[in-house]
Amino acid sequence: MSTVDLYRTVRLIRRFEERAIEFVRSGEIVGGIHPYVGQEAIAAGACAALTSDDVITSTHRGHGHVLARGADPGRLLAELMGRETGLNRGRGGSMHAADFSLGILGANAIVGAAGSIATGAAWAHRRQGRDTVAVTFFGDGAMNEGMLLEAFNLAALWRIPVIFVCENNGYATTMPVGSAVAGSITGRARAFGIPAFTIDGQDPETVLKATTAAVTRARSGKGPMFLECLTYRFDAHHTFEHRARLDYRSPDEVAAGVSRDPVVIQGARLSEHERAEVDDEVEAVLDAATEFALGSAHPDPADALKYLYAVMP
Ligand SMILES: Cc1ncc(C[n+]2csc(CCOP(=O)(O)OP(=O)(O)O)c2C)c(N)n1
Repeated sequence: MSTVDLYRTVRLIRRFEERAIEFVRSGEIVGGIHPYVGQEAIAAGACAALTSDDVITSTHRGHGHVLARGADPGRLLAELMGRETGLNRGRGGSMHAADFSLGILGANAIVGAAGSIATGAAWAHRRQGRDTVAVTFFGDGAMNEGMLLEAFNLAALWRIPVIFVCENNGYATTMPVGSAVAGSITGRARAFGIPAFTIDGQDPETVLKATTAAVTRARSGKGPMFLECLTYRFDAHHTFEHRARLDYRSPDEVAAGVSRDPVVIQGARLSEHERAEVDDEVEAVLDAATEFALGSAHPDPADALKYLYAVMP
């Protein structure tokens, strides 16, 4: 993927999130969101390493992954607004966006759960003789979930083509990683024999390079890899955090974190003219997405029980 394309993705995610936060404040998005602002380089870089046959799973902070994988911003915004035209007919909302046609097997509100789903999907594909890999994104908090460790075990044992991408933003809600995770994050993956590396999660090119190496290795049958991406969440854990007036990060820490902005880092690789062109393009895409979402109907309350169960074709 080109320098410009990577910039387009981080910029799209950033501006999508900023608009979504505005829609939470205006009441169009009910229930709030977990903003991905600051972590864009990870979704952009990792998804750029994939082919259209590969699959991803995501978390409660999933908009960036879904957009980087190519989901339509209008349909994602409509999903956040609970509209019938949303990716999942407005039933999933912010934390459960999925689009199987793009290999997005779902965002997931249960911390750590999506790691098992990605591992299972990659295993199923391997058994079908398919040449695909799965990437699963999760936070540092998920490192304390047993089911993720179970996924590491089987992935390593059976050489399953899954790439574990840990977005270490320093906190699980308000809990600093150092107060919750014993040992080291990569050390846990290494204990299962999984090669594990800590990389700069603020630079999309670094993430792309590392994920490309992991994907190549997994596709060749050598099994999983683990990437700990060091990042920083610029905004709140959740948009309702402001109401609770939580105060767990010092101004100095926030300033240091925000000074390494993935949009600025990737943008600096473009000329001013190129940057302005992409920025305008992204704004136009998001204007159209906004118009589409706001103009879409809400589901009929009479349909509330529809789509509760999967129906086999
Ligand atoms: C199994 C489970 N436990 C607790 C929660 C409540 N919860 C939601 S997000 C979150 C913090 C997750 O932190 P982390 O994995 O580091 O991801 P981040 O929010 O930093 O992106 C918690 C504890 C949950 N959704 N699922």
